[in-house]
Amino acid sequence: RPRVHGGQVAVSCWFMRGGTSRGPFFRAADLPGDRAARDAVLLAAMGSPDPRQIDGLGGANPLTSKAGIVDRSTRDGIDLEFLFAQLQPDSDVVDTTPNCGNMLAAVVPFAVESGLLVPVSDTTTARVLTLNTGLTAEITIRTPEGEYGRYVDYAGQTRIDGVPGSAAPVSIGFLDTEGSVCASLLPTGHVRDRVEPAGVGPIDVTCIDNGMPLVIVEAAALGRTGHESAAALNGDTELKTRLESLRLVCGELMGLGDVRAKNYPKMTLVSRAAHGGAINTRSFIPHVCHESIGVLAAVTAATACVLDGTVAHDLADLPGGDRTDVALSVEHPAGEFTVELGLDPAGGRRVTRSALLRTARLIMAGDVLVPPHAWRPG
Ligand code: NQM
Repeated sequence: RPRVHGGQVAVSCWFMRGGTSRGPFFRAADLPGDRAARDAVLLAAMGSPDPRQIDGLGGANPLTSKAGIVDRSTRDGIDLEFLFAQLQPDSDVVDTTPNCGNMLAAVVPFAVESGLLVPVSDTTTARVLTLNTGLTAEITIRTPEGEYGRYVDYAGQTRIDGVPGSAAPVSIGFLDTEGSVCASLLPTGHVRDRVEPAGVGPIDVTCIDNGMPLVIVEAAALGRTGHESAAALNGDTELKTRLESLRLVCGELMGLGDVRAKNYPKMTLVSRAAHGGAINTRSFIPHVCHESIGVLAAVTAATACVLDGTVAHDLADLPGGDRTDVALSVEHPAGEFTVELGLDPAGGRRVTRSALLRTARLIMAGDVLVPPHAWRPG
């Protein structure tokens, strides 16, 4: 039997910011287990489909139309399992195929807030498995002792571009990100492909997936500088039309089939960095230009920078020498995103691990109320 509040169904919900994204988090046991029944609750909670999401928690943008579902894990070496759900304001599709590294940043704080994880020392480290693609991340947050026991400390000095102010760091390390949604890191088998979509003409792309499937293309090849604001690019319908025909062709080449209704691959315009970073990016997710860049999109873009022959490599400003660790600053519309990459000295420039910092915050805890017709037990 569902819990009710008046004539509606009450579902326990923690509304969280994770990195530069935001959305409701749920414990798996609080949602219906059946996929269609679960999706109906998520759609009602977010207010989709509706471009304004006026009847729900969604923020009328893909970055604020995300939800997280978390459970304890019984698998060896894994503490928590996280299923990320991407909703879109104006569609009724709930996509759990790709990862979201920004929402991932809120998983361990959420687990402590909701009682799934009990902190025992000043920092809490958990291994999180994403059920979306099977990727694991080791995540550390601060959990100091307070007057009433240990709590998640959100206050701190870490700044991430795209979020005002500063907050406590959430450190994330990834080990196995290659070929998350695609079959491999370079799903076309090449570091670079020349494609010729209708209305675009011949153009070089790098199709790559080190946690997020991306199509990387030089901004100048599409007649843009790559330094335009996100708002200007969002208003550039001619560019968006060309990017979509390029995306459809590359989706097939990447083995993803017809990607018309899919949220990936993300289209990433690259150009030379202008503020001392390694590369400059404008990331389309896939139809709206990201205000900054996604976490695994940044990891994948940085990976492309270190691989000889990619479209990004030619434009990247990389530290010299034969290093096994590099920190690359990926510039984006709101600033930059630093990604640390571990390189295998024996495997050319193969990226073996990545690490980065995010912040997160619990914004609201309580019940989200969904109309009774949206709740089907299952
Ligand atoms: O790439 C947006 C975001 C993301 C995804 C998107 C992300 C990632 O910024 O890991 O974080 O690509 O739709 O939340």
